[in-house]
Amino acid sequence: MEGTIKRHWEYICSHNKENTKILGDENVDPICEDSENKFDFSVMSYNILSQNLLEDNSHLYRHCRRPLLHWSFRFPNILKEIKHYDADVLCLQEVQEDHYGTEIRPSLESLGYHCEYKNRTGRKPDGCAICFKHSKFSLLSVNPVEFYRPDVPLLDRDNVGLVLLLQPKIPSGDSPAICVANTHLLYNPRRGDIKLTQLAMLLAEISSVAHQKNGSFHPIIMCGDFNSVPGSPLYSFIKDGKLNYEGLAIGKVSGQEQSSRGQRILSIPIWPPNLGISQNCVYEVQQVPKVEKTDSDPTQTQLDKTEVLETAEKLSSHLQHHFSLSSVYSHYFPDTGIPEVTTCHSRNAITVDYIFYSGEKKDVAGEPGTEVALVGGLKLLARLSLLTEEDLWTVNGLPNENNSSDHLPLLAKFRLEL
Ligand code: KL2
Repeated sequence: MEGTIKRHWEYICSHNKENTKILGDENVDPICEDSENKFDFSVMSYNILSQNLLEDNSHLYRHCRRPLLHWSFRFPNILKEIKHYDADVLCLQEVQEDHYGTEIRPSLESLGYHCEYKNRTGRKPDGCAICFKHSKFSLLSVNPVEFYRPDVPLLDRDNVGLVLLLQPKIPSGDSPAICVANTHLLYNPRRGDIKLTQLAMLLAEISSVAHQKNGSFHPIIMCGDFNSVPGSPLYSFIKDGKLNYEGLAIGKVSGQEQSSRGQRILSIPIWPPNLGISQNCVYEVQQVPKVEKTDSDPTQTQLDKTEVLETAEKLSSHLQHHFSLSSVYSHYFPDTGIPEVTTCHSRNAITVDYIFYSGEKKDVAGEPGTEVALVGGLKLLARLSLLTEEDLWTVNGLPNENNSSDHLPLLAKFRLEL
């Protein structure tokens, strides 16, 4: 028997905006502030390792005893884990389509979840699922995102995202909806150009789904396996809302590993205009140029305008998004500075999975050009602690007898103040 490894809940209270204090790590839920008008819910993000990808990349799992790698052994463990943590929202990656239909969806439905699924494009046998408790939410909209675009040569990969708009079920009155996004970005460590564009496409979809009539945004949860490490340019772009990518090598975007290839510099802009997504990561409205009937040649005027626009675009190596997103995890253990890991196999032990959320608004006064949209704020109440690589090797790495994916599930408890 390999030992089990214990993870504990860290309860967090953010009384002031700068500091997030960890209150305690016991299984007691201290009450941060007693608030009557609140909606509390929990979120899990979990890459469950599809059997197909396990078999395609079997060299990564040579440290595992064979029987532990069979789906028939792994699935009951994964289900037990999901059942144990009992999260209100599940964002799952590497969900294999046949297993989803025959086992995953039926099992989760019997646990009280409603399930939505988006398969990868091409003939890829896996995809992303978002499942939520019937008792906690009703479904307002389902928005799958395909990152494959036949009209954009850059976007030749089959990754996908899924964005749901969920209505909290509360006994009294009104609550804003919550926008939940899930994705599994491209793995290839050398293709940061594709990863950034996939992220921009997901952000554009989130913008359009979370957008409210009054111009503000619903609270946002963005989960998934981003195949990028903390502090990398892609990660920093999510957290900071801006990125100057001038001179950045495509192989350096995700920080996964040092690679001698993939050192081409990102082009400016990264993606072509026909993708229809601006440098601010929102869908561009198709503007039909007005032809004014004047004495001057209208065709000439139009051409001039187009040239000016193109020049401006060429000069800008700045990406932006307008959400103020925080990460549930801080990626290092405060006492030791040792990195947390979310995935561990024979070649790598790193963080690539995240739960981001729209938190309290940052004070951006005095920083021109970094307007933050009015996004509904969520308060982070607690997170399930992660582990170090060393911790995981004491139980033979991942997957092992009890943990049946090469990723750990991430878990957070949030509060929506009404
Ligand atoms: O890193 V992952 O595992 O988020 O856990 O995402 C990809 C990799 C997943 C989907 O493409 O399959 C794994 N070397 C190592 N892992 C790979 C490779 C590879 N060449 N290709 C795919 N994956």
